[in-house]
This record gives sequence, C-alpha cells and structure tokens, in this order.
Amino acid sequence: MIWDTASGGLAPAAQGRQAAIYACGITPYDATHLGHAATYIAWDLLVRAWRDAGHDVSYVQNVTDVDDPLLERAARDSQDWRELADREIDRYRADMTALRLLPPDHLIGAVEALDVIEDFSGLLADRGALYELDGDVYFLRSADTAFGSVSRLDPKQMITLSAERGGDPGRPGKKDALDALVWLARRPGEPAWDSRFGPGRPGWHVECAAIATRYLGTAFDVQAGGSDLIFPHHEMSASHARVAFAGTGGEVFARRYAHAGMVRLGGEKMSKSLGNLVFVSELRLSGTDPMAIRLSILAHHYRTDWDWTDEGLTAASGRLDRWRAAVRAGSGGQGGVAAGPESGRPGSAGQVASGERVLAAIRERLADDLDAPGALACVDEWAGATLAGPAAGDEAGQAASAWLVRDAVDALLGVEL
Ligand code: 5CA
Ligand code: ZN
Repeated sequence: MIWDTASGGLAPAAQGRQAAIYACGITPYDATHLGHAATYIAWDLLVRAWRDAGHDVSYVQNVTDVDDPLLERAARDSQDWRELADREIDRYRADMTALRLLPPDHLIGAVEALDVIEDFSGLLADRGALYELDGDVYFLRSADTAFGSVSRLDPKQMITLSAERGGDPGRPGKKDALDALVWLARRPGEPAWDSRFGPGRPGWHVECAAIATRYLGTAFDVQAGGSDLIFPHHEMSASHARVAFAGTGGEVFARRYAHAGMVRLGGEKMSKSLGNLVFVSELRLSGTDPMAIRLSILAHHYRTDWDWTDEGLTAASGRLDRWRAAVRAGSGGQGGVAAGPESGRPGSAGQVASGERVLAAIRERLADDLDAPGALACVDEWAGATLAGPAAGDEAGQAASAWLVRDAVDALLGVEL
C-alpha cells in the first residue's frame, strides 16, 4: 500500500504483474542535494519492494534539460547550457550509483523527446484545448472537467502556488489564470526548436505528460515526486493527459500520486533557489560512506518533512557500524557469498528463523507505505541480539541468519553491509 495524494488515503501501489512508475527527474543546473536523494530513495524502495514481490517493473524518469532555471544559471555563469546540463546529469548518475539506487529503465531528456512532446501537444491542439498568446501556446484548463483532482486545492491556493512554482497566473491575456504554458515561442538568446507551433521550446508540465505516456502507456501505476510537485506540476501533467487521451476509454495517467516530504536545512526547504544545500557529491568527496548517507535518509519516513543534520549522519554511521559488526559477529567473521549457507552448512531452525523473521518484517514494513524507519528498527533489534552473543552451540544457524539479513538489507533497503 502507498499513500495516494489524489484520494487522500492508502491504496495498493500496483494492480497486476506489471508495475509502472514515472518519477519526475532532476533539472540539471546544480549538483544533486540531499532532498533529491531522499525523494529518489523513496521510489527506489518502491521499485525494490515491487521486484521482490515478483512484479515486472517499468521505471521511467525524465531530465528537464531545457527550462528557465537551467538557462538562467548557464547565463549567470557564462557557460553553455548543454554543457552545464550534461555535467550535472553525469554527476547525478554517479551520486545515484554511489547511493545504490537502481537506475530507471529510461532516463529521458526533454530535448531528446521534443518530437514526443510535439506529438502529444498535437493531441491537445486537435481537441481544441490550446490557444495562442503572443506566439506562446497555452492549455485551456477549462477543457478538463476533472482539473484539481490530484491536489484537491481551491483555486486561490492554486494561483498562489502557481506563481511560486514557475507559473504565470498574472499574465494579461490568459483566458484563465491557471492555464499552463505548453509551448514557449523563441526568446532572444535562448535555444529554440522548430515545431508546428513555430520555433520555441516546450513547457514543463507537457514534457512529463508526454514522456510518461509515451514510455509507460496512457495509464500507469504511480506518478512520483516531491510534495512541491503536487501543484501545479502533477495536477497539470495529469490534466494534459486526460484531455489528450479523452475518449480513449479506461483510465488515463497515474492511478496513484505519491509524494515525498521536503528535506530542510536549518528549518528551510533545501532548494537550489535558496542555496541552502548539502550536496551528495561533496559528502562523498569528504569521505562519508554513501551507505551512511542512505541510512540517514531511511531513518525518516518518506512522507515527512525533516531536517538534514550532522547528528543524523553521525547516528546513521553508528548504525551502519553496528549492523556490519553484527553481520561479522553473526557469520563468525567469514562473511561472503562463497561461505554462505548455500555452500552446504545449513543453519539450525532457530537461527535461520530469526533471519527469516527479519526478512519478513522488512517486507511487511515496506508494504505499509514504505515504512523504512520501521524496517530499520527490525534490523536494529536483530543486530542488538546478535552482538549480545551467539546462542551457545549454534554458530552455523547464526551465520545463516546473518547472511540472510545482510542479503535482505542489501536487496530491499539498498544498503550494502
Ligand atoms: N525537473 C523537475 C521535475 S519534472 C524538478 O522538479 N526538478 S528538481 O531538480 O527541482 O527536483 C527533482 C526532484 O527532487 C523532484 O521530485 C522534487 O520534488 C524533489 N526535491 C527538490 N527539493 C527537495 C527537497 N528539499 N526535499 C525533497 N525533495 C526535493
Ligand atoms: Zn515532472
């Protein structure tokens, strides 16, 4: 079960054997910070839980590799916007690999998907849901009777959030303050591509609506992002898709909308625009074990807002040391697959059961809205008991248990012990 923002309750994350998730990706104008890492680790837990449960998982992420903040940063630093994006995408991939996130099946940049976005926008035009304003093209939100069903906010709140998060509710000439930009006509000094709407570049929401539906189909299981994307971004993407695929019958866009809480620094949301950032790459360079970073994040439930602190990282390092010590102690100092229980030293029922209990408990906690803190507590309990001393005469059983816990923590929580 996962919390679904649109229905305001817990709901099964997948419907059948196939399970598909679209997670909004980065805008690559600065390095990956702990807030990004926390959000992507949440979806990584879902993907791991799905795989463990036997689903065929499709995982798609975009990269907003042309957008205002990227172009503004490139202009500020007098660098080529493509070079900036490429460098930050590489850094993002390296950070995610170090934190042991399973890569998406597709990581699609807006620029490489321009034809996909144009095709999708064409569907909106065919339905009469677009209009032009000084060469720019807007989506008529009145074309969608279900507009508002993701965020369930009232129009006043929507207008406030739209103004804060890249929208232009006050632009004169718009038919409705909440109509969203689908195609931005060429601006001097900015990149532009030819299209049926003239030279320009795509809007943000249509980018995700088009990429998600092209790679996952008209309907898929989960649309995921931080809670700052609930409105306008996820509302608009869903709305675009509902209009584009109206009349096709059946469900359109995501069945569930999953949102992660915001990671703060010093009480304020960690954000590129505020500049109060802790970068994953800098922590790694300073010698911090990526598994300690991952454990610091997993100590918080993904839906809560929380503060990144040095104390949290120190506590996670201590936990990592304890777990590793317990695996060493439990396995008699001979960890490693070759010497594992498969090599003909089956453990006794009692100790194996204790490993199996930990595995079952982690599975059960993750199935309950990705309760990582609950899963960590189960492993803590096992580590405490193991470090307290082996059951007399049961070293083989304890070793089997230790290997099972090590593998479960690796596969389900993504933490290498
Ligand atoms: N490219 C768009 C999505 S299509 C974008 O929002 N990019 S981003 O780089 O700004 O953010 C990438 C992801 O990190 C988004 O899901 C966003 O909600 C999430 N995020 C950003 N800041 C934080 C934060 N402080 N805490 C948690 N998640 C965050
Ligand atoms: Zn997105």
